[in-house]
Amino acid sequence: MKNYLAALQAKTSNNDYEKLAAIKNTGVHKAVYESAELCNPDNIFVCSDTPDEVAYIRNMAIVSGEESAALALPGHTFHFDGPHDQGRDRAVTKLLVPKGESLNEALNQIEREEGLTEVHGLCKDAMEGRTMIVRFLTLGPIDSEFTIFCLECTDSWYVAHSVDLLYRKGYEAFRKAGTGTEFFNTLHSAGKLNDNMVSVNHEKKRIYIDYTTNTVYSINNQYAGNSIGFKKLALRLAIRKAHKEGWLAEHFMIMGVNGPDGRKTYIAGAFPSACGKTSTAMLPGENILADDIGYVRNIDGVCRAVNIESGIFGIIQDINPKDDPVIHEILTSPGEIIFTNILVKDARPWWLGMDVDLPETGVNFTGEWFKGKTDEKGAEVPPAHKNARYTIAQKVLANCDPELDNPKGVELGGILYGGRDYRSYVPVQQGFDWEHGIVCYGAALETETTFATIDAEGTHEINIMSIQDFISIPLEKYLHNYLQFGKKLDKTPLVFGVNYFLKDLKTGEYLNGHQDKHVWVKWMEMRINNDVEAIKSPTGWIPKYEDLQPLFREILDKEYTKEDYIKQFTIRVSENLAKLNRVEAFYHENIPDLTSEVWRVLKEQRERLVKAGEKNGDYISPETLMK
Ligand code: SPV
Ligand code: MN
Repeated sequence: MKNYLAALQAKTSNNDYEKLAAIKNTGVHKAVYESAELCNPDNIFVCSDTPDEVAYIRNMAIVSGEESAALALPGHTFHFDGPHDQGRDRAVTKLLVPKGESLNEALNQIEREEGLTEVHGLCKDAMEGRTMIVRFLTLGPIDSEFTIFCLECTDSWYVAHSVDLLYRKGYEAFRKAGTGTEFFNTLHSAGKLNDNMVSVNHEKKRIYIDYTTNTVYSINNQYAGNSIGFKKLALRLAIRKAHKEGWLAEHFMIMGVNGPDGRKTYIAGAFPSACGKTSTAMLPGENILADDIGYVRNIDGVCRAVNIESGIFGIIQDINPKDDPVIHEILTSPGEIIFTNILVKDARPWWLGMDVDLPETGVNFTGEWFKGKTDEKGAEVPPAHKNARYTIAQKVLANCDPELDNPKGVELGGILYGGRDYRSYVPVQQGFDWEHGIVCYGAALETETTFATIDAEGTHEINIMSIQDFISIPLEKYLHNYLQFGKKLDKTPLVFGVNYFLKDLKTGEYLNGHQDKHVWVKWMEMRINNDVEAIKSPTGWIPKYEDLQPLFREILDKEYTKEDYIKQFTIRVSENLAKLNRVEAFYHENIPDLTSEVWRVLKEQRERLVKAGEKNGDYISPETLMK
């Protein structure tokens, strides 16, 4: 085998070479060598995670112009992505699938050889004139059953800086690990940049995931969801590994809910982007363990989970002191924060929904901005992008859960799924059992798509467990394994469905306030601990008015009327049946080999709805169900 380490000596300074040589894993040497050989950087900077190096990376992000520190509060910087790189890009994100293998039609794939040729071509000499930054990190706590080692090579100081805030440092772990330790490898290049340090070749943006070598290639982009290999890109690799080994890699927030007498119950939740995931994890008085991705394992019969990240890349729109006090406080205090795609004016960041009047001019992701500015298609440019974000380390949050780095993770008492559903599901309900909850709330998750993916706002779609875009194995297999996972646990988490977006069918008004989710979370915590009973409805167990009313008073200081309760928890039979029809049509079209258990659960749900409708009409009040 080629001596990659020796070959790297020619490309690195002594100091950087020593850092690589201290790692015994020859796979690392090979990966770094191949990335450098392909992209041809002027030099290589190896980060061994010392405070000096970390500070250097942050400083270089500013010196290079990828970030600017022209904000009033110390520690704050901002970065802009190009106008065509403001969200995850589904169309150009593909799994490289070897000839003869195939995943479902619904998953974006390209034949491996063809994809490799294309992406290698685009990466060729992409780092000329630039530095390749090499970073090591781990997904999940170090020294844990959950740990996955990761290597990143990028030419973006902003990306390398973001990695620092979002992930656990891994150089030491790599140094101590054996020669053959498996790791995920990512190669990113922002490609050609313009004067504003923004990738210009957006038509040549490609994000390809090669699961045969656990490698991610990402070129001609900067948006963190596209450029940082460890968000949804390595998630695709993790899903394959998880399903091979009998665990789950999920698009989960995880929160610690504080119950009476110091009791704490952990609940995980999957939501498509911009459907309330972070704001649920961040509810005041509770603790946040994870906001985006969790790994879940059966450890001695118990369902345990970790946050694979240690920072937050969160949506900033609508963060205001009233609705999100915890995060608002952080964003307006000194401390290390990267703002992206906000409006900058008077050395301050501004965003949509911050509950103050925005300035009429400033600088944003399109350059100089003024009210009324239009883009090349004639559409008005908003002051800040809807998908503008903030990046912070999680430990700066006062409500960060103390178990964040527990190598054993936390025990999950419940799992919840929620989408943007205006018409059918009640605000909160509990599945009859694991299978019912997983199928009817998770696998049947349907949502109005939002702005976090490019060009997809405002259409209805099925988004299985809010992870469909990232599933990298046949969908039938994914669902089958998920169901099996629960069956093997001695203590199965309760499964809930939530819907923060239910509307009055006549007036079109939302039936719930932004904060009501806190009451649902507290109710779930009580259900998990057998504190309250529930009403059996055709679609799941729903809360009793008597249990919600005191929660509304205690938590939100709000008088919850019976009338509101009935409106929110009335079972809408025909809307639920219509949803079932859409879900089944999707499965017929996309998952021909779907496990029969899913069909059974859906059939039973339909039968319950039809029967209840025949008996009680199309809209069934919870009071009727109690009789
Ligand atoms: C999401 O959009 O689901 C995110 C942000 O968590 S990212 O996937 O990184 O774009
Ligand atoms: Mn996400």
